[in-house]
Amino acid sequence: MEFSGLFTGDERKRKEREMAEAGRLPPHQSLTLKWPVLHYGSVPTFDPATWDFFIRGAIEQPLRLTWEEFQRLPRIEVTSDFHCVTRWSRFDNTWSGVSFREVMKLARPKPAAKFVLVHAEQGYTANVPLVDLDRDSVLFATHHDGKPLEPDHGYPMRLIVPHLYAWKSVKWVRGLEFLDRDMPGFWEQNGYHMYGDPFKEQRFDTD
Ligand SMILES: Nc1nc2c(c(=O)[nH]1)N[C@H]1C(S)=C(S)[C@@H](COP(=O)(O)O)O[C@H]1N2
Ligand SMILES: [Mo]
Repeated sequence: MEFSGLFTGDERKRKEREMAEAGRLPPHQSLTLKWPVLHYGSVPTFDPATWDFFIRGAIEQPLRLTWEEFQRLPRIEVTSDFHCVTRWSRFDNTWSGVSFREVMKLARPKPAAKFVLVHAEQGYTANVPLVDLDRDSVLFATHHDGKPLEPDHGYPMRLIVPHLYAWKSVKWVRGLEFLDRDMPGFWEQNGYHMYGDPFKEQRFDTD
């Protein structure tokens, strides 16, 4: 009989070792089996009648989608890992929602568009290079592990960019601004790295 694993602490350690061996645990991160909540400011309320999603900047035609229009877009499901700069990682999250590429088809960025400033409720922003959003793994998620997002995890919808630190995975997302040059978002203006690769430990602008 195997006694290790009877206790959640052992289970956590075992999984952490497994992820490290598989090359999925970025340096100086530890695995969490829970799902911490982390954000600046308060949890916004959602009203489907007034919610909208804007797309502007270096694109062919600025546009605005209602909640109903956004929900009519084709959906995908993606399983990915999630790494917060405060050193916890959560593995094998199943997200479902609308792929970034689906929204990009509507946005039609101009050739000059190389960066995106992602906008959320209450003025939160995060900058991501367009090539990093234009990937199969990036989506606007409405569901996590089969259930609608909880309000404090981004309900009704959040961006998921699994290969960058989680501050780029903008909760309560409300719009995209396409740019020809990189512009710092909220945390980037406060000393965080402009790109944020967890495997290169790009935590702060000095890394
Ligand atoms: N709108 C918004 N999105 C946000 C944040 C925030 O403050 N506001 N914090 C980010 C940070 S730092 C992290 S680690 C993740 C945490 O997501 P979670 O609370 O669902 O774990 O959300 C990111 N998205
Ligand atoms: Mo974070």
